Amino acid sequence: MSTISPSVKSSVGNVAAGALADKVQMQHRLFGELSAMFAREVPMYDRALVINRICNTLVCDVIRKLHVGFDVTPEQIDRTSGERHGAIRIGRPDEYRWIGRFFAQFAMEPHNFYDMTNVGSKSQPIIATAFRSSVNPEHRVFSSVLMTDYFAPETKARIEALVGQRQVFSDLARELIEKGERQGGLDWADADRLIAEGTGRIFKWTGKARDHALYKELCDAGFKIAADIACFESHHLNHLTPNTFCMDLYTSAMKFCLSEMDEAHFRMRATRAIARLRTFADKHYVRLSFRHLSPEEIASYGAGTLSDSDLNAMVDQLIARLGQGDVRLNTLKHAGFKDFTEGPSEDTPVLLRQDAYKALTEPVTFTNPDGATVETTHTARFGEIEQRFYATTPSGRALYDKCLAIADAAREKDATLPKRDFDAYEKLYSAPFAPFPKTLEALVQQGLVRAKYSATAEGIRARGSIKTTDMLELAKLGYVRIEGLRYEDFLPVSAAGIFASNLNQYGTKSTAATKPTYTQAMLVSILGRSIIDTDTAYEGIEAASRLRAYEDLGIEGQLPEAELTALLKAAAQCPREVR
Ligand code: OOG
Ligand code: NI
Repeated sequence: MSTISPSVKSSVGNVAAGALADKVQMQHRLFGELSAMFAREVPMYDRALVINRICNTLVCDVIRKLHVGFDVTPEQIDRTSGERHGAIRIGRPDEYRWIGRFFAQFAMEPHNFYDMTNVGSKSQPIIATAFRSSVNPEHRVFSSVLMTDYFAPETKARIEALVGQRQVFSDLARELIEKGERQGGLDWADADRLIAEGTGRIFKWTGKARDHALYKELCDAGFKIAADIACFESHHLNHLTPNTFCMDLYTSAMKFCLSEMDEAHFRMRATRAIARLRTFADKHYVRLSFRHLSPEEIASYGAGTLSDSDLNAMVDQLIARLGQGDVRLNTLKHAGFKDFTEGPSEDTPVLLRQDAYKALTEPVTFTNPDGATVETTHTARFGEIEQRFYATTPSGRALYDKCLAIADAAREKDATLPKRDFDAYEKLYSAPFAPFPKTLEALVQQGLVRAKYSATAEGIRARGSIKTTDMLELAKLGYVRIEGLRYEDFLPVSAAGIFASNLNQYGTKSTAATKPTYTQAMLVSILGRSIIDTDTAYEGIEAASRLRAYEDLGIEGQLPEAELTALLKAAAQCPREVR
């Protein structure tokens, strides 16, 4: 059913081309509105954003001291902190195809295939992709679809019957999407209507659900994820994740504001997080965290210092600010914060680190098939935070997976260690990541992460006299600038951990006679659009930047034939907008 009045609906006509809204601008507006919607729905999210802003502002103060010339306005901090990723879970293939068409209107295309049915004991009956822009993405939505044939035929039939009754996309939403597809975009009036369908219907939490008996049965049988999807009325956001410039500072601040950590302990943790930043926050970190700044601008900063007394004064100020009433979270109903951060150790700048406050228990009204209502609760929506680092090469990813398996096993052996002795826990967790170098140059040198290369003005002046094509050597000579590529995607193992922890259930074993196998081709046919493989895209961006740098330096002719051929082939996979 449409949530917008018929008079608005009847105005879905055609507009002259040229008046179309920019799709990336539409995307920013959509996520701004989704964030405002989620803040109204979840007070903890709203307050956590304030705490994130306080911490990010402090990090900017630190960077200002360390890099003379760095500056960022409060407005820019808000913009940079406006990056979000959401997670939605969808019940039917036809709904999933509409979601793909919806996001396409915002220039967000499916990236990567995530098979969550195949991650060991944390497996879930779900396959997924993430919608995002191909170039410089600021927003993403991890979108799962329930595979009902994972279940025994009787359960499958009941889930399908229930999920078959709903219509999440109103007639107006469908008309707007079709119009956008016909016209190649929407004007701002229509764009705003489509965004309003998103916040007013498609992604909105209604607190209403159907068929409590089936809900309970599914939960009791260990199929919580199916219950979370099938019994609700919309593709409500499970979480909407902002980014932090310093994970350890943010998580400590949250625990302090939740009264899980006393002031003395918080002082110690905040001081350590900032002291670490002092060595960690080099120019590459600045580029990674503040993408509105050009590499040239960052290169021009002078070296500064942050004294211990400056640092202590910052922590004093932070404690005073976090003591104010607007961020005391202990007055809100909550289930506490996770004990440790997922992903690489705090000193290993690859992929992404994620943490969260645990899923909230929220009131739900069920309507049963006989019309009777049941007032109860549902626990699923939680408060994630993330920090993004460098994209890995396949060998970097393989090394990461190996290190992570060892670190996870060590953690699981002594599950209460993070709570008992956080220092000891951090040492235990970071030791397996020792094979990873900790700086961009060393990571690039060992072929573990992706980078972008560009010729410097000095390099261009040296045209004709350059004798090497070795990028690291060229960088040492000052002829080439290296920039780490930021990881813009998700990690299936981390995602599986997130499902497990917020469903409070480890995984769901298939109850079908034989566990089905799911493929990317199946998801492509559900979506009706191709899925971009991001390993190939990162490799393409790197190769294209290399070729351009060689050309600018006039040394492409020095490349061995085979290397040039390989580079040209890889560069052909670079997203079009970057080339
Ligand atoms: C999605 C889990 C994946 C992440 O950050 O890895 C995800 C979900 O809980 O529905 O959001
Ligand atoms: Ni997430």
